[in-house]
Amino acid sequence: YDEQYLTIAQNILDHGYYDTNRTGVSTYKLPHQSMQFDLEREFPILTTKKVAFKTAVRELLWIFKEQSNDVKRLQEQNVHIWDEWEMEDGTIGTSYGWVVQKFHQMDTLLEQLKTNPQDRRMMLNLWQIPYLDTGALYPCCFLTMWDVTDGRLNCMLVQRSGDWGLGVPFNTSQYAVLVHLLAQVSNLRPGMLTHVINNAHIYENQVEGIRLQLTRRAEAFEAPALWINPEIQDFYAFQIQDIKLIGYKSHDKISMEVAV
Ligand code: THF
Repeated sequence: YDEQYLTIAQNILDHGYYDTNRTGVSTYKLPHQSMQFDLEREFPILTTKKVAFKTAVRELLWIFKEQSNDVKRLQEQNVHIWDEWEMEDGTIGTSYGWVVQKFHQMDTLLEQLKTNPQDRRMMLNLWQIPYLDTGALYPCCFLTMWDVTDGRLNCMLVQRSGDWGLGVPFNTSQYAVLVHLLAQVSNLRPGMLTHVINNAHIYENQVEGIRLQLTRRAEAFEAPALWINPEIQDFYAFQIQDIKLIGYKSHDKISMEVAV
């Protein structure tokens, strides 16, 4: 993962366009970046900096298993990555988990995988126009499309806007976990994960951190393995302790600010 991620990071720094945006913190940006992983060969997580894997998986379960918009459910688990977007009622409104729940998207996908894996309409689509403005923010990773080929579960993840320093490393690893979880409960093997980012950007206050990470490029570690409790056959039964990395060796964490 480090190689694909850092190649794009270097490209954004070398050839990116400098522009302003909604947050007030300017970025260097490139359109249409993509990365692809064979999940049978590699679990994609950065090793050139430490990624908060447990936090990322807790957020994933909050969205797709709990289908919750309640920020307190994350805070109870000591996850504070949504604190900045918490609305008056303690939720993120009609975003993410709320939309998954509203349209029974996860139930539908699980049913499709079970009964008709050659269905070409398998997707989770969080971009529901009537509910965008009542959410705390528009979803960044808003679409996944699923495919079963040769007994393998493949996923294309589409992200409209990708914060290269903070969001993207979380998102790649999270959706890789989601592929593994859905493959296990659908009696499939994990396949390809293709991660497409429409607007890939580095905030100007993250440039220093990314440059530090680039100095570690030649010292990346071997990717860890993902362990999933093999006894769980019901997607809604997965708990955080059922999902672990084995042998995750990484360089130190790099602190970066999040633009709101
Ligand atoms: N807004 C911006 N500007 N970037 C994003 O990545 C982003 N998100 C979510 C919503 N809006 C966004 C919030 N997700 C971290 C990670 C994910 C976030 C927000 C913050 C973060 O601070 N990560 C740190 C530490 C994590 C920890 O240890 O708890 C890190 O180093 O990874 C896109 O999903």
